Amino acid sequence: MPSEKSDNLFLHRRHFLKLSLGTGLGLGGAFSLWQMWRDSSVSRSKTIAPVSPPPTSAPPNPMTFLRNFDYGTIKQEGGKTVREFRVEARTSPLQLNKAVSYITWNLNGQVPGPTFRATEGDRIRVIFYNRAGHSHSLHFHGIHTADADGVKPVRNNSVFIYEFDAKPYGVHLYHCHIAPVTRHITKGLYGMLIIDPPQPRPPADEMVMIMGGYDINEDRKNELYAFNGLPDYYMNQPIAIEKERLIRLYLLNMIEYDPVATFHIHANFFQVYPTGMTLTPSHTSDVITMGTAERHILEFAYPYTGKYMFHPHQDDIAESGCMGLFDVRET
Ligand SMILES: [Cu+2]
Repeated sequence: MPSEKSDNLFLHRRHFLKLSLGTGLGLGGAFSLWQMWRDSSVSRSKTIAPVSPPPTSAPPNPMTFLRNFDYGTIKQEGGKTVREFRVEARTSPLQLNKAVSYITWNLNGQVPGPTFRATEGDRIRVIFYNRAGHSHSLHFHGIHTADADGVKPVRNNSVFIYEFDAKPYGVHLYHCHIAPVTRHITKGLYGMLIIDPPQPRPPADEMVMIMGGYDINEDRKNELYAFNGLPDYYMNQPIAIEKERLIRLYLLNMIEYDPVATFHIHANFFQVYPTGMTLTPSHTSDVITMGTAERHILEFAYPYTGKYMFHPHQDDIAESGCMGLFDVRET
C-alpha cells in the first residue's frame, strides 16, 4: 500500500481509495474520479482536492438507538442497489453515570456506532473518515475481498472506502481492528450490520441490543457494562412494548475481557435464530450463551402486562450496568 500523505489521493487497487480530509470537492466529484479509475485497467495515483466529512449531529440516546436503522443513501449503479454510508471516527467523552466521564473512540460521536442495514445482494459502500486523532479501521464480518477486510490502519485525517456485497443475510457486526483490538473495541468502536434476507422477515417490533463493557481504569477488566452504550439506561427508562406484539431482537455481545456473556429475559421464552442466518428458529429458551462477537435474532411476545427484567445471567455483569426492563403495556 502506498505511504499516506495528507494532501494526496492515492487511487490504487480495486474497491477502495483514500482522500485527504477537509473541505472542497464534493463526494460526487470524488466518486466520479474514483469510478473513472475503477473502470480503468490502469493502476495509477492522482491528487485531488479534499472532501467534506459527514455532518456533525447530536448522537442518539439508547432509546432512539434501539429502533434506529441506518439504511444508507441508496443509489443505482450498473443495475445494482448501492447503499452508501458515511461515518466519522471521533474521540469524545461519554458520561457513563453520575461519577464517570469516559473518553470513547467512536463513530459519529455515538457508542455503539450506527446500525447499518441492507438487503442481501446490495452493494455496501462505507466511507470512513478518521478524525479521532490516531489510526483506526472498520473490519466488517461477512464475506468480502481482502482489501475490504478493514485490518489496515486508516490514519488520522484520512478517508478509506470499504466496499463489498451484502452477504450472507444475518446479524453481523463491525469493529475497529487496530491493535490492541480489545482496547479499540472497549473504547467504543463497534456496531451492528444487519443484512436482511431477500424475502423480508414478517412484521415485528424490531430492536437492537449490543452488550458492551468498559475498562475504566485500564486494568484489562471491565468495571462497567451496558446495553447500547449507557450503563443502566433501560433500568431507568424501561423499553415500552405492546402486549402480545412480536418482538424481534437483534442481539450482539461485544463484551471484551469476559469470555462469555449470557442473555436472559424474565417471565418468558424466546425463539433463537442463530446468527440471524436462518428463517426458522433453532430452539426455544430463556437464556442464551454468547462469546464475544456472537449474535442472534431472538423473537418473543409478552402475554401479560408489567415490567420484566432482561440481563446477562452473570449477575456481576448485570449489576454493573448491563440490565434493563421491558414495560409491557396494553395495545
Ligand atoms: Cu480503533
